[in-house]
Amino acid sequence: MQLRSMGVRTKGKIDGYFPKAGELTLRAVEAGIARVLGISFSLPDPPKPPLEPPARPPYFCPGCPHMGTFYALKIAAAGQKVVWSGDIGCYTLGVNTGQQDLVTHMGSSLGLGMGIAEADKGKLVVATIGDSTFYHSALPQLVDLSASRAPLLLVVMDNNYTAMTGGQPSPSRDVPAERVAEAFGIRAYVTDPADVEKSVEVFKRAVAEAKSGPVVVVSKRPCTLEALRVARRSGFKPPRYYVDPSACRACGICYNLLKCYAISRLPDGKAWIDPGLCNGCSMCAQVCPYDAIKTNEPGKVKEWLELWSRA
Ligand SMILES: Cc1ncc(C[n+]2csc(CCOP(=O)(O)OP(=O)(O)O)c2C)c(N)n1
Repeated sequence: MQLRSMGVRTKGKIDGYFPKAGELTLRAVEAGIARVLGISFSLPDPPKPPLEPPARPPYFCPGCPHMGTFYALKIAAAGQKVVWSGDIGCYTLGVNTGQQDLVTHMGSSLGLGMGIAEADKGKLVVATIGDSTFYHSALPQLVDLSASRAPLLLVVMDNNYTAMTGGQPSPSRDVPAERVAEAFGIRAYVTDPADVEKSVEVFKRAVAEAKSGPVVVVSKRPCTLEALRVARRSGFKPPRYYVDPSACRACGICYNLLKCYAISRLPDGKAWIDPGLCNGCSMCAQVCPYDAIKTNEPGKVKEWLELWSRA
């Protein structure tokens, strides 16, 4: 539009050469360029998959640290009226656990959360933000938070990568988010989502303190997919978990509350872990109240979680 207003001849979205809405796929771009150039263009249809995959909502990868963070937050904030101020990244999938009430644009969770916390003091505001989004677009709001002392909990879901857009590294190791928060005079705690008990404890304290002012919790564990890459390269096979059907009491905590994608509900309500999907994070075994989730390689778990931490 700007070029056109300057008298430059253009062809583009305005004349329908490219779609105005939706994704600019390679196909759409190629077809648009072909039309602009007046050449014929046709692409064969992509091959049909041999099986139609079942329709299902997108969800966290099995063992995703965000899954553990949302679980611990849910337990810690149980019984409270919470506004979940969400943001853009893999953790937006927290919408499927009911923990993203609003999501607008990258970096919006803190600013909008602050406004809500000021306007409605009766609710607990939990703003969730990925590490890349935090460094990219939340720092100005952090200054505001420091000045306003708005009562809210900011959770930095620090997986050390820009996971949703392909795993570009983030500065979280060099510039730890908790130190950034502390530099602005905001109290900060650190937890590891793969340590469920500790995370619940840290979040409980943070939730209590967030009633009277800002608190930051940095929930740190690298993206599972990056950790699996490291494991593959070093020839390490992560341990796998399974459900002992004689111990499982069909409580559903693992598939309803933790909601790991590798865990299914069997017709009798008991849980089943798909061995091809389990990434050995151990979170399900920790949340099971009946010790029904086990691994054949208990000795490997610590080694795996340590290797994972360094991914
Ligand atoms: C202004 C803007 N730039 C870029 C993007 C593309 N984008 C979507 S999510 C994301 C970052 C996700 O990284 P992070 O916050 O670390 O969350 P993760 O996916 O790792 O959980 C980016 C850059 C966007 N949505 N908006």
